[in-house]
Amino acid sequence: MSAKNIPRFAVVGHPNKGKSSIVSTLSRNDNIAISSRSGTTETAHSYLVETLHGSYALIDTPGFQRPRKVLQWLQKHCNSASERAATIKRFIASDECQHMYKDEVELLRPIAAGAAILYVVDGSHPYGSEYEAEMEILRWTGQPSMALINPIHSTDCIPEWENALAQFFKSVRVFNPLAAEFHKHTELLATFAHLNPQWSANIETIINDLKLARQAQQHESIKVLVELLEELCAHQHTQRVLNKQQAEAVKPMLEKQFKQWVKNREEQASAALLQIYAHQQTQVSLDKMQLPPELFDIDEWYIWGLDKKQLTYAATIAGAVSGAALDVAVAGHSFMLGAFGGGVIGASSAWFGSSKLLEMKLKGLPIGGYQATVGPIKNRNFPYVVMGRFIHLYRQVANLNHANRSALNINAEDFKQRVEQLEKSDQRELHKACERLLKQKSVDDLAATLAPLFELDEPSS
Ligand SMILES: Nc1nc2c(ncn2[C@@H]2O[C@H](COP(=O)(O)OP(=O)(O)OP(=O)(O)O)[C@@H](O)[C@H]2O)c(=O)[nH]1
Ligand SMILES: [Mg+2]
Repeated sequence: MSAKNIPRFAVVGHPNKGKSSIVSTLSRNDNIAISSRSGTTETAHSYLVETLHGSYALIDTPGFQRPRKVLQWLQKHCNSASERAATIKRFIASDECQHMYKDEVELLRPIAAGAAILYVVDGSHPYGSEYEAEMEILRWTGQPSMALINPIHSTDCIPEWENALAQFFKSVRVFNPLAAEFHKHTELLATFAHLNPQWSANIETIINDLKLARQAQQHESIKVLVELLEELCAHQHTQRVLNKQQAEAVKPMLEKQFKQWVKNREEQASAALLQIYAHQQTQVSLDKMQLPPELFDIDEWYIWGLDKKQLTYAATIAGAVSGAALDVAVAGHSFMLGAFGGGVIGASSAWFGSSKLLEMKLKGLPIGGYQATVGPIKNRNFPYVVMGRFIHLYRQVANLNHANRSALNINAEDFKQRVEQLEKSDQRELHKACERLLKQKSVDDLAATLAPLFELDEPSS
């Protein structure tokens, strides 16, 4: 399809009704200026939406400023209905109009050049006759059109808008650019296809491409978590030292470097996620990772869902109650599939505060001196915490419309339920994978094991 024939849609309407927001969300571009200030968009700008096999253009425009005056001008300069489209062209070409009605010239130009019209109104404000001049002007262009009701603050006035708009537009849809889920984007696009029969096949192709691209984004996200988990669970920091005193002296530094590395690595993964979903401006605040507080505190074991019997059982397996009690208790807990959680995620103290998580080992070197090592982290909850945080961010990012410019945060409080919602067999696989990761053993197809956590409950429309 030549560039001239690609489907083109001019998004027009009153100032400050969410025109740029609609363009931003549908074109997945968060660089488009959106603000509560009326008149933010001053010139028309075309955004090309390209998929693997097709493309279409969305044209953001300034809002109507003086529609009644413009309509008067048009009526004065036109004698017959058959000349209306031509009169619009004369309006656009007129120096005087370019000067006096700059915004209307800007918004009408792409329509006169062949774009279809998407007329945007606010479904939370009542309909009023002042909109009629705008709709009348748009009708004069003779271009195919439809109306979009954006429920900015509420849905209260949607019915009255539907009644009014039906007289001017064959098709009227409600679309909320901040909240609409992905399937609503493609459903809306499907209605655009009706505006011009020549565009339908192309738009159908684009919709298919978008759905496939969304699946690909999910796969890419899984890959990011796979690498993050493998690297975080295996990471260690080493330093050569001359003697044990020196080792003690470098320990805080090694721990600090280790923590910094983990933090950076997690930030890197978050950035990769944002990139996959083309969120260039979104800010993410990564709070400190949290793990259960005092692992030595026996009361905490109960919070984790271990009763006395299980503790004793776990302890018996190891044949020791004292020295190995901690590990055994945690192991006992981890036998209880589906019970990881409890206090695991969302516990209050910062996990890096617990020195137990980061032990330093010393190895004598044949050439003399020692090698001091911190990491890898042995705590069995660690992979769950990493996963929980990533999945939490993933779900926000994957569902974030580009018109929504709010910052995201990471907390993994909902992860326990998410894991519990998985099939028992999936939970088991996940658990086995975590155990292997902690031992730095490779996991066959970790991506497939993690995949159920990435399902987004979307209709497969
Ligand atoms: N809550 C909410 N706010 C919205 C929605 N759509 C737009 N807004 C807000 O409304 C304001 C105007 O949005 P824009 O997209 O800039 O509107 P516009 O029609 O392009 O405005 P101009 O360029 O000034 O004509 C912004 O503050 C948006 O965040 C929505 O669906 N829900
Ligand atoms: Mg705008």
